[in-house]
Amino acid sequence: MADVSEALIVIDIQNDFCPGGALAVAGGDEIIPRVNALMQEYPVTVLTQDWHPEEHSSFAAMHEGATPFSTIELPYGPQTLWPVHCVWGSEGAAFHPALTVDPADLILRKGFRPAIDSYSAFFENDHSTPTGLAGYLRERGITDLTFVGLALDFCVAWSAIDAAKLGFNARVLQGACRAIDLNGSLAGARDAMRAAGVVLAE
Ligand code: VGL
Ligand code: ZN
Repeated sequence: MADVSEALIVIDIQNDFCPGGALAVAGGDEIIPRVNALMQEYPVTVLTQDWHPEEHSSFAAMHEGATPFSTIELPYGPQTLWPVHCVWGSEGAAFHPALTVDPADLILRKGFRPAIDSYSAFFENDHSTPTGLAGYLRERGITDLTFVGLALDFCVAWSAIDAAKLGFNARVLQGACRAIDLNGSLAGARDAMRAAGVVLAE
């Protein structure tokens, strides 16, 4: 059993990130049994849900002539463009049916502002607009965070890096994650996590 100051943060285990989904991560559903078991061990569990309006600026379809997985410059910096995914209220945005959602204390939605994406559970992609999660965890006396979920090289990595920057002890269980791995993004994310002081475990 984890200590009372520890929380499990489960990132984006939604239909669109699992096989058959709009932005499927290879083997995304394979991690679910382990994640369900981990949820029983932590006193606090938070689930995040990627939650976009139909016309979200991270969708390639919103930008004339742009293709999915290309990068553009938005007012807050570079942004990878994605296939339309996790449209709020859609089946793709729902949690995977095998994930046990009931034990979660909090479901945090992110990416709901049309003009800005939010990979991290703590800050939107401008790195300055907070989601409120840090305050929630601090008020509950949480100091240690363990991250699992999808995708390791985007939302899991950005969340863990922000957690470390915010002063939490941050750990990623890589075996309970799967990656998109776009143009070396997985190696880059691992380097960035290590540099930020995130502990990479299996
Ligand atoms: C994610 C790309 C776009 C993720 C979310 O959950 O890693 N990746 N939206
Ligand atoms: Zn998204």
